[in-house]
Amino acid sequence: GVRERTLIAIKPDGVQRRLVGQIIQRFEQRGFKLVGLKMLQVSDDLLSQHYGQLRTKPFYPGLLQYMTSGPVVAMVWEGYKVIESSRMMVGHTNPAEAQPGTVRGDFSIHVSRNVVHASDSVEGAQREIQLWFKGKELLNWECCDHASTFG
Ligand code: DAT
Ligand code: MG
Repeated sequence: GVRERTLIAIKPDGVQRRLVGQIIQRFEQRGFKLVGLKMLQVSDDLLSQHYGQLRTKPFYPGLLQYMTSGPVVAMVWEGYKVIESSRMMVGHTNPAEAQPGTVRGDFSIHVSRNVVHASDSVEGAQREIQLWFKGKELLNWECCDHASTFG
């Protein structure tokens, strides 16, 4: 629906490479609404819940090390089909297979440093948003050109 929400997180390599502005710009430009934003040092506890389904993978220890190597910028974006659209905007998990024009296809080369996270389903997005954000950290707002905001 139009009120769909997804978790987008700029991973430590994205922050360190000064890509935060460019990544946010893509979501703003597309027309999605920013309803939550924070910078945080992610805890092992949060990560093990976030990536719980991957804990038996050989790359899991490296993934935890990477994701805790510096601050992450976590965001919740809202809009029509935002989950599916943002997966397309982010591109293939493996940057080597990501299309040019996608975040991963434009800014990264290797799966172990793929710049950004995006929720992959309605259930996943709900679970991840609850894990990363408190209810009070998500704000409802209307655009200044919305009739109900005219004084
Ligand atoms: P995505 O982030 O596209 O949703 P995923 O959920 O399958 O992909 O995996 C989560 C993250 O784990 C991914 O962004 C990077 C890392 N990862 C996945 N497969 C990997 C691999 N084969 N080698 C190293 N890291 C990998
Ligand atoms: Mg995933």
